[in-house]
Amino acid sequence: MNMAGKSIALFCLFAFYTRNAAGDDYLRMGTNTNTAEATQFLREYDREASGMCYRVTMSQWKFVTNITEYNRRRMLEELALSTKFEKLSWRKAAAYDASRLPDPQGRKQLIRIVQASRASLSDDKFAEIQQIITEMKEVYNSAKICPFGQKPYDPHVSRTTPQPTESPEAKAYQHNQPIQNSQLHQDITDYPNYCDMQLDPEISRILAHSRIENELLYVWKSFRDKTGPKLKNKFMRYVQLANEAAVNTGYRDAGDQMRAAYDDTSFRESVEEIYNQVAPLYKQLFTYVRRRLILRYGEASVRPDGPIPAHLLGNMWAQNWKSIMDLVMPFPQSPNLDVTSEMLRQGFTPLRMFQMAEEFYVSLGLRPVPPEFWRGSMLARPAQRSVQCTASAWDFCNRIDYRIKQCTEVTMQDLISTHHEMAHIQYYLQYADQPQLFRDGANPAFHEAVANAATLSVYNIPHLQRLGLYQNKSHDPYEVSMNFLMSMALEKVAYLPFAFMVDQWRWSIFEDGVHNMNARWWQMKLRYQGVTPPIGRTEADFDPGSKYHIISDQEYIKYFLATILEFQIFEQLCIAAGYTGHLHECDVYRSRDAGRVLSEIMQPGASMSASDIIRSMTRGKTNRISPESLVKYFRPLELWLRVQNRDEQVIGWNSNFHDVALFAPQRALSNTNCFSFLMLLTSFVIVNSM
Ligand code: X8Z
Ligand code: ZN
Repeated sequence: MNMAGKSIALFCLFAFYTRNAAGDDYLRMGTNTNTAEATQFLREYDREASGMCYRVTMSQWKFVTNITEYNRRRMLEELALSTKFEKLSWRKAAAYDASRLPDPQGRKQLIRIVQASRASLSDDKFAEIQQIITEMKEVYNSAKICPFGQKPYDPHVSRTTPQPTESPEAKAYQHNQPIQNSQLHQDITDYPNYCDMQLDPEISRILAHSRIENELLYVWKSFRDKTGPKLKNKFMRYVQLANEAAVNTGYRDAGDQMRAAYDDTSFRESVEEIYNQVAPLYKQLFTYVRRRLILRYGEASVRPDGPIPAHLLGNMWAQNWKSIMDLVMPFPQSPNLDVTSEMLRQGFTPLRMFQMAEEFYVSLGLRPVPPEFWRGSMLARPAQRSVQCTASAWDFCNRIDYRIKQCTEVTMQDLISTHHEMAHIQYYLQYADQPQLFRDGANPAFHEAVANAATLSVYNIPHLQRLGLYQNKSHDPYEVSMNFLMSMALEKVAYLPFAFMVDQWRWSIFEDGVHNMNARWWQMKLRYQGVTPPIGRTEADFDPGSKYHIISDQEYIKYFLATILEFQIFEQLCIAAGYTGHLHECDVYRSRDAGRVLSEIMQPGASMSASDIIRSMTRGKTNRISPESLVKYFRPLELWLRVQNRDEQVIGWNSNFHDVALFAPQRALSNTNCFSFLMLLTSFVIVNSM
């Protein structure tokens, strides 16, 4: 055993379980009760952690805004130093008996150092789990597939010459016939120069825009072939190590450790209750969308009372359906709210879009961004260097430097995104005076929820009218509203069951082990989302590996909660602004009272519990995340959907043996034993209708 392992073993001998903020006993901590020493440690930690955070963040910024081998190496060096710092700090913090510290804020800080870390692992295993996560990300990021319907690259033929279309997929594609599973197994990875389609943007674009079923199926399956099988074994080892770290720290398993961030002893029940409250709305949307998909693809592809095949919903994971708006628009003769052409006509630039976003928050009485923001940010794609373009907001932990990285284009989507990223910056500015450990959301859902709540006030008809970007001259306002609400529902309501099931699956793997991982993934997709794989899956596949957040060790339930919480926050802003109309038409622009509510949510950062913040935000009405506001927002659409679905036999979906056979383990299916068969049916076949 190495030295670190020894000191942990020694520490564990004297360890006992402390109470975390939620009052349950499980976090394992030490026996040191010297308050003065602990206070001194936290003071030093704050200074060193801020410095460390600055250096790491700067090295990451330099890398993602200028991707070179040198910058990558510099970033890895800084990350290695911060890993050492994390281990050292964890050991020091875990030696204290946090429960006996008289200062609740100090207690909370000590718990935050220990709670989420995996530093309880031996040095070797700590390094191993980090290495595995890095490797999984590399496999994922390097996944490339060949274009559909064309023969793989022939070096003797010029790239610009059209390729002969002779492959089996190509033939099927030309005649729009179903592709056989065996045809899809064709391995064409030997043509690396040609097979260079990545998830973002090429594959995602096909899933969003193609309406050719075979093409959708091809990219859906090919991306999974290039990720899952290579990731499965690594993921299994990751589960083992993550669980070991969690148990060392005093948790039952790694899922238990992830959930601890929410300070809620009945967290799983609370989340499930929220899901049950939004499921009826989801099923109305689902049923209407299924009918429209049948009109496009026919009953041979989509059963009228069944689940929907996952490749038809416009997204690799069927998590966001906004790309199929053209198929499901309630009133195609009325417009879909999009002000892109007006923005172009008025000569918008990326800089002007960010200035508008800043002005939105200043109009609420919040803070302007500092000059360093304008000097340091990357607001458009630079011409001469390679960069990572995903939009993000950065806090350099020195209370001076805040930046946004966004390859902004003049589109309405990017205008919403500028407001979203600026809200993150506003959050950073609001909690800047907190200690480093509290410069974060009240729980992991808060940052996204606040950013999205603000954008609900931007992406809406009255606000875009106020900005002079939208005028409804000749269309029925009800029809325009329903189109708008449908596009929002495809983004927010359709997303909820997915955002809910991802961590249900992950927690079940941490808790019950790594058997039948793929079947359990699809079982949950079917149960909560009502989607099936479009083609048979086995345990040689590892479809959860097609989702980045799974293999990159990022918790996901925060996105579910953030989607619920954003509407709850938004409604409180609207109430503060004195607004009394339909929630989806509320604009809080220029309301200082709304700004005050927002500021009271953001300023405490993580120093205050989420329940206290929600209690204060709702003026004592509740201290829990509640889906009431989301349901209220979509109420006019829900009424419309109920009318559209009035003749449907099934609101929701019934799944049958064929659906389950697509993913259930062969062993279970071929078992003729009547009891096993019944068990299989009850565990997999789901009636999810109402
Ligand atoms: O991961 C993200 C963002 C970063 S916070 C790119 N999102 C989730 C996802 O892509 O699955 C945003 C929506 C949900
Ligand atoms: Zn965000």
